[in-house]
Amino acid sequence: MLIKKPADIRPSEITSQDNYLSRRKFMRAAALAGSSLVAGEVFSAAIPDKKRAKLSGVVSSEYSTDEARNSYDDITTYNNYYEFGVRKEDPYLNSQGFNPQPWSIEVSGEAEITGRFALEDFVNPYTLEERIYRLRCVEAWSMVIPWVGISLADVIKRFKPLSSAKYVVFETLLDKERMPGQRSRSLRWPYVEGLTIAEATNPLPILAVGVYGEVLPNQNGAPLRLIVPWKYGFKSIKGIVRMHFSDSRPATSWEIAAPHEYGFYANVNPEVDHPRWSQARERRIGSEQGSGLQSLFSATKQDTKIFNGYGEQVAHLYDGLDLRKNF
Ligand SMILES: Nc1nc2c(c(=O)[nH]1)N[C@H]1C(S)=C(S)[C@@H](COP(=O)(O)O)O[C@H]1N2
Ligand SMILES: [Mo]
Repeated sequence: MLIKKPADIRPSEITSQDNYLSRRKFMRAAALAGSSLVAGEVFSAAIPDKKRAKLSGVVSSEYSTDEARNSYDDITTYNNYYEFGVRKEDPYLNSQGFNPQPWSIEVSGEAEITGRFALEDFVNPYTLEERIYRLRCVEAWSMVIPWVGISLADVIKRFKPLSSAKYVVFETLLDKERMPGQRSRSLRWPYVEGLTIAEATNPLPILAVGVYGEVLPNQNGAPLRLIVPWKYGFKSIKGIVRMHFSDSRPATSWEIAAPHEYGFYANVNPEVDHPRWSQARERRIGSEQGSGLQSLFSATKQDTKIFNGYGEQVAHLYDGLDLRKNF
């Protein structure tokens, strides 16, 4: 009864505010009763209520930071998502009509298990975790964001990559009608990103389906996006429709656009400047509030940390690698 794919759900169920509220109430009741529902089952029930639907069964994570979180408004109105425009407010303004369902993910390449999976089947086997991570954009701003997602390492294990799989490559939906930014040549479409297998199976990366305990808003990459907290934000690809196991390093969108500015590794590093600006410091979004003048001074900036502060968990991945050459 509770586990429904979008095709099984009548429009009346999706749009009725009464149903929406009662379903939310039910989910809370189920959680309180300690029911045998697993997180994924509740997740699929929450999907149709795309306007701020609560996710249930979310567990906390030892990897979360206790730094002050950015507000829901900061996180959902100041975005980079070129498929919906290039200004920070464009993704919020232009993605409201985007319907991220039904959705499926194609798994392909060097793995024992491949095929096309409905979003619900892709996500349901895993526990939803809240991961409060720092996000550092290559443009020298940062936020602290409470994502909800599943461990990428666990997902990868399930598809049993072959020893020939050296990289995991992700692609965003290609659809000029639904993603009007793709009519412009700001980037080569579809957006492509990738990680080495060692990076992808580190415990930190997640595939996010939510933020602040609720279903992911379109502007943040609904219904499924990658989060790699020690790398510049452009690695954290949104709106994923394909996961491909490859024996060779992919050409990624930003590397194709400007190879001297955006490398494949893109590890946050205060000592390796962008050719056009310093990466030594960053502006924490929201911290400038209260004084317009103050934001003009660098005093509101904070030092950027190597690997965005996640060196303890990931520095070993780059032993013997020259981080200046492999930027
Ligand atoms: N498909 C796609 N994914 C993307 C982008 C994009 O333009 N298209 N922008 C990236 C950049 S530059 C950043 S900083 C983060 C921003 O994520 P947020 O808007 O959820 O904070 O998304 C990344 N993922
Ligand atoms: Mo970014």
